[in-house]
Amino acid sequence: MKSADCIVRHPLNPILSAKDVPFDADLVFNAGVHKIDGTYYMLFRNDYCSPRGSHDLAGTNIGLARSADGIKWEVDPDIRWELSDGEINRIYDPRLQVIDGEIYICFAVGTRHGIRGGIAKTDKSFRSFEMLSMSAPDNRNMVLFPEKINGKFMRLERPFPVYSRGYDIFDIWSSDSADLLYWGNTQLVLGTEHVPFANAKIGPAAPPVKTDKGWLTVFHAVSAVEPKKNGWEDKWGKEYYAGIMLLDLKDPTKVIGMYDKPLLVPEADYETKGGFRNDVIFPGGMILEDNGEVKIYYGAADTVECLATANVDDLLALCLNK
Ligand code: BMA
Repeated sequence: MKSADCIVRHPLNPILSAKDVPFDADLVFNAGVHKIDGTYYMLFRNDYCSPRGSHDLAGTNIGLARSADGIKWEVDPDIRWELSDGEINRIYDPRLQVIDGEIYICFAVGTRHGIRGGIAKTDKSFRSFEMLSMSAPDNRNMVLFPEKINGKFMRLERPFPVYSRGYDIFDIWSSDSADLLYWGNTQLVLGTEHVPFANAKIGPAAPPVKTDKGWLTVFHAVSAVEPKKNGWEDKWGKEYYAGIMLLDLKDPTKVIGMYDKPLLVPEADYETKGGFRNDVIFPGGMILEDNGEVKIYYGAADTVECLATANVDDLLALCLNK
């Protein structure tokens, strides 16, 4: 398998890594990115070790970086979001969205009683956040659509049904809400069996972007492979790719197109070598620029943050099989 021809990895990759962070940081990855009033904001996951540079993971926080061009980033030394209260042990894998001028974050919330999908609100200072809702366990990889659809907020999500689907076979679902607090009308959007390059779980990746053909959205797709030493752990037996699909503008529970091959396959050294878990591509941000360029931000090897670009028409053509 190889990445789609229309996708270009940025020559400055990785665009953010631990060396760019002015506080304890070791694995800087799986970021959410959004452009707000001309400035790019990135909330990144930081898994830090003690001591720094060792392989002894000590905790996770979420940091903020700002950029004028979406390529060169400056980390804010004062922002380190952490949440632990005895029940909650951490928040991670943030995704950023702006709806009606308000800034929202979805993240995975690790708790003593399971993993929950959290939705929180912040403001342009990013000094603090307010948790609005947390799903029942187990659920994560939530992404919000950028506007209300048929009068409701909508999200994509990835529940973990442990009894019915077999080991690690999870799918992409959607829910809607009148107020971002109470979610329902849950529907299946895409099953792993429809993704030829996944033999295990799939999940929403970056929040969808609107095009005249539909909601364009990336997802991650996982294949189980023979476990081997492929990173810090003794054994790691999965590969993560990025896929791309198009959802109906009026009814985003309907997939109207999907590229039947992966959009991004781990190929570059920073995706395949020297990381915590090699062969992982995990997108969390996607920006459609006015000139038709699509920026896709992704965590590579659970270790660094990267950027790949493509033209929106090429991505739509892949989804629509043209
Ligand atoms: C998933 C999540 C991601 C991570 C990926 C690969 O289950 O934990 O945060 O990037 O595994 O390790």
